[in-house]
Amino acid sequence: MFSKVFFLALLPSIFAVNHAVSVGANNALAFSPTTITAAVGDTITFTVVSRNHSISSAQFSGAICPPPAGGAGFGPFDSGFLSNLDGSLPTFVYTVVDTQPRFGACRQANGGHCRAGMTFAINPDASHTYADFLANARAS
Ligand SMILES: *[C@@H]1O[C@H](CO)[C@@H](O)[C@H](O)[C@H]1NC(C)=O
Ligand SMILES: [Cu+2]
Repeated sequence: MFSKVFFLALLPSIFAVNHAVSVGANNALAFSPTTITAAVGDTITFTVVSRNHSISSAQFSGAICPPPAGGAGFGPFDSGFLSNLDGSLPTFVYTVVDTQPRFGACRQANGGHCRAGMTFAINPDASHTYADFLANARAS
C-alpha cells in the first residue's frame, strides 16, 4: 500500500516532458513551434535566440495585443523582456498546471510583434484553435 502510493506520487516527475520553444528563430517575429501540446507537470522552455522579446500569456479574443505586463487570461504568466542582443540566449520556463487552452504572445513594441503574428498556443482545442487566436491577435 505504502509503496503504491509512493510510486503514484513519483509519476509526474517520471513522465514529465520538457518542450523546447525557440523565440525569434532566424530573426523572425515568431515562436517555433507555435502550438505546444503538453501534459500537466510538463515544462515548456522558451529560449530567446534573437532580439528582445517577452513570453506573455494572452486572452483568446478581443484586445489581445499587447498582453499587459504580468500576462492576461486565466493563470497569467509573463517572462518580462528577455534580450539576446548580448548573445546570452535567455530562457523562461513555464510549468503546465492544467490542460485548459492557453494562449500567449510577445508584448514588445506596444503589441507590434504580437500583431505581426508573434503568438503561440498551449493545448488549443476545437473551440479555441491557434488559427483563430492568431487571426484575433492580428486584428487586435
Ligand atoms: C528590451 O525591451 C524593453 C521594452 O521595449 C526595453 O525596456 C529594454 O530596455 C530592452 N532591453 C534591451 C537590452 O535592449
Ligand atoms: Cu517580440
